[in-house]
Amino acid sequence: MMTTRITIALSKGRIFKETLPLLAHAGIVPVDDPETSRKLILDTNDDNVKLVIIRASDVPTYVQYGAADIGVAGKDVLMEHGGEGLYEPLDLKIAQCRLMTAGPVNAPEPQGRLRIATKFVNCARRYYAEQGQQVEIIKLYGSMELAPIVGLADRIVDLVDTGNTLKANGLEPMEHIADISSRLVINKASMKMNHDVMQKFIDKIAEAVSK
Ligand code: PRT
Ligand code: MG
Repeated sequence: MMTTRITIALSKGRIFKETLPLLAHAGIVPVDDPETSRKLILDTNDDNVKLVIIRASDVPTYVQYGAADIGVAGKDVLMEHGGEGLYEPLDLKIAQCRLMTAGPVNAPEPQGRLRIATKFVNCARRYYAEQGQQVEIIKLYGSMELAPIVGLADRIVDLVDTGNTLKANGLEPMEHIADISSRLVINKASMKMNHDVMQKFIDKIAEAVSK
């Protein structure tokens, strides 16, 4: 289908699963399953198209530096990264959730400066600055829900889908920061150099999204 060699960066799990049908509509079908294969580079039915399977938060970096031409990343990850060197042509409407603040159920308003535990430090800093609220941000890499329980923080900033994870840990969603979905990102130089191939790919994926 394509004559230019193209590398697409994806994370496994929900983004991979939900991107598969969109890629299939563009005629791209991976040969291996990343959930069972240990390969980090997956062949597809198209010799010119490879998939690289990486951590969700690394996708913007691979695409920014041109190690991948195209990527699929959550808006949360893109907001945290900043989007430098990336063209973001399409909302894929997949892996949807909300970025929210959350805290213990029925907790009294904490005195003084709020302590916020999150892996989304840039998003959290920006949000509380916009609110004119002085906070201390504590960077974590996962299991943010634990932080208020053990007294590490007053609140967390995390992704919420059903709310079950918060509830299971005695927390409740508080403020809505942003609606999140996954976006198609393209290396800016690659978009310029291979404009026709990229535009055709974007159009095919856009068609699949709106089906
Ligand atoms: O897991 P890993 O550390 O490797 O990376 P990751 O967590 O960034 O990857 P992954 O695959 O878990 O998430 C990839 C992307 O999916 C995120 O960047 C979001 O854009 C999107 N997404 C959509 C979600 C969720 N929904 C989601 N519910 N990512 C994470 N969650 C987690 C959330 O962090 C919380 O722990 O699920 C829990 C909340 O779910 P509910 O249903 O209990 O509210
Ligand atoms: Mg995860």
